[in-house]
Amino acid sequence: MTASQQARFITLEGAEGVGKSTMVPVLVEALQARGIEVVQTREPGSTPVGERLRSILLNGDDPIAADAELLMMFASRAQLIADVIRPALERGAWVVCDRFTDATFAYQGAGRGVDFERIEIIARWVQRGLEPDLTILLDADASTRNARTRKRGALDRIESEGDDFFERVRTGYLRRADMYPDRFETIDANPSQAEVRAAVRELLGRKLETWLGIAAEC
Ligand code: Z5A
Repeated sequence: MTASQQARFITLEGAEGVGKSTMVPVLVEALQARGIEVVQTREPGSTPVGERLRSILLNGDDPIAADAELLMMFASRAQLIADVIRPALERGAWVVCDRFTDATFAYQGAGRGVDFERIEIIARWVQRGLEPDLTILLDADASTRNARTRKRGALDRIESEGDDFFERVRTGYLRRADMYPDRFETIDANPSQAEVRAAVRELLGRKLETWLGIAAEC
């Protein structure tokens, strides 16, 4: 397989309500329009075991210790890597994942206060060298995020955290973006959906040009 044929692993990140789930299909459709096979996943979840863990993590009433939450996030990730991500990349399909390990650094690390170094050790163990080729961080201020999440009904266990928690999460993401400038692309997610969608498509076009070596209109 040449470098231009190599399958790519793209992740979308951001604090809740920035609009990731809205932008995932934008990426997927733009890639499919170029004839690229795309596998779409979300974390935690996207496997039978991962979905059961997701239900415990988000919907359960029992208190969960920060370390247990961290390990369940990685358990879901380990299953997803084994069942879906590695097989997809190995057969040449691209993977677009709504959240991955940067979310763990942001939520369990910056949000809950688990040491980044401890998360790093588990990430190396679980991922065995697998890293996203591109991480798109959608960044929006608290008032924008709150306005978007206010429309929701019942809040899940993590959504029920307060504004301070989500500001720490946002800061954690920005710290990750500073640490890995070659992998991260940060998009201002405050503007309208149409503007953010255009920014995502423009970014993907630039990346495809670099990766595939051809002008790539998205
Ligand atoms: N979590 C963790 O703690 N550790 C980890 O390692 C991982 C995850 C992997 C997963 O929940 C939770 O797990 C998440 C982090 C934690 N918890 N939180 N909070 P999820 O998958 O159910 O939820 P989410 O990932 O947080 O997504 P979300 O809250 O639904 O937000 P979003 O995907 O960023 O937003 P959206 O659903 O695309 O948009 C929200 C609304 O805004 C919707 O009505 C849109 O139509 C609207 N929208 C979107 N973009 C715009 C713009 N640009 N303008 C106006 N309105 C917009």
